[in-house]
Amino acid sequence: MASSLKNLSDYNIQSVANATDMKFGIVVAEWNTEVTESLYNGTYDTLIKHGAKDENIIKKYVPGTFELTLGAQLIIKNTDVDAIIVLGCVIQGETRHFDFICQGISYGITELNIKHNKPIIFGVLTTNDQQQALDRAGGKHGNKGDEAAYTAIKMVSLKHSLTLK
Ligand code: DLZ
Repeated sequence: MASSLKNLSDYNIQSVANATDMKFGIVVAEWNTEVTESLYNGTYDTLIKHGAKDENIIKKYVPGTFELTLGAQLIIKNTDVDAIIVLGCVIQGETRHFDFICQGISYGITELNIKHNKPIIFGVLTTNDQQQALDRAGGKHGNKGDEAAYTAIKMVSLKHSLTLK
């Protein structure tokens, strides 16, 4: 099954617009920091690769994945970014915390997208163990940060294409 998994860093570069005039907020969870910093590096490098300027990328930390929703909302309310990318890593443990955190963040981010009419991209890994997370944070399955970055650019482009009309 794992062999059919899409590599998270594979995408059609031509399908992604130039991001020179776009502004991004990136919220990074401090839990599982080895993983989330790798996600950040992938996200940042991919935004830069598509022309985003360093001064147009804001990076903020929150304690854990559960706090990513409020972190994103605070950036929306206090800055003029075009899109926000939230980066976290929730690893399955012995208790039900995994379910509650995953449920909270997925509902929270979905609601923010709709409420603020702004792309908020879900760069959160939800894995059974740390190795699965590392495999998807610059390891053998690519980097979910790359996926989050190009998705953000695509959604900003979509919004621009509709609001210009
Ligand atoms: C408490 C907790 C646990 C057990 N596991 C994780 C995790 O795997 N990944 C993560 O990002 N955060 C975890 N947290 C912290 C919660 O996200 C949150 O920060 C706390 O419950 C405080 O609200």
